[in-house]
Amino acid sequence: MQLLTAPPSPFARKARVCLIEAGLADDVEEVNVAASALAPDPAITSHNPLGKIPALIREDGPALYDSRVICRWLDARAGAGLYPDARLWETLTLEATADGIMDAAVLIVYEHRFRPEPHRSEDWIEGQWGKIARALDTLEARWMSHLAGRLDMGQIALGCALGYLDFRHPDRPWRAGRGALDDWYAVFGERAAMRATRPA
Ligand SMILES: N[C@@H](CCC(=O)N[C@@H](CS)C(=O)NCC(=O)O)C(=O)O
Repeated sequence: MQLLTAPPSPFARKARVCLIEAGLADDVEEVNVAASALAPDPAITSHNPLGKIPALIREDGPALYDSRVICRWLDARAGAGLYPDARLWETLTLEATADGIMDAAVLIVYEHRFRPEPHRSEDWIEGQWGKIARALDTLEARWMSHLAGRLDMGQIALGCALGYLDFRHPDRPWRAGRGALDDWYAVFGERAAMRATRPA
């Protein structure tokens, strides 16, 4: 199998960490591609019409895309238990929250990268950051006991989201007032799978 990926992508990082944590890294070749909303690469669109990464090219079926689909499939294949039955809905909600942080953070990057200065909207950028800030406040207030539990895909997604904030938005001090989340990430970010997939 091949995973279409890119070193900076937080969504692709979810799949890469999942591969390592599920013990499937040797089954999948990582192929770096350049995803662009303005110039879709046929190497991606031939597998994912949305032109987004990650996409997982399988030997025995059509390509899978969207990190949530890929991670769920990898987890089922390995029987890794990253979506535990006992707290499935919490895990999926945490993953969705982390993905929402990534979506907003990526859109801020795109606003700067693709929209010429006179058309750029600071209000829109702050609206995206508002989503991130509210999500982080909610995690700090209500999710710390879940984060202290056994490894699951929600935790992995959150680790990738926080890593992306540090990577692309170092000027936004997300740790301020969120000491519990900061402490959790200081430990989680040192897992071998997280260290092996740091954004670049
Ligand atoms: N919901 C998707 C989002 C994937 C995504 O937005 N990937 C970005 C890279 S981080 C991308 O491919 N962007 C290219 C585009 O928007 O066309 C997932 O979870 O896989």
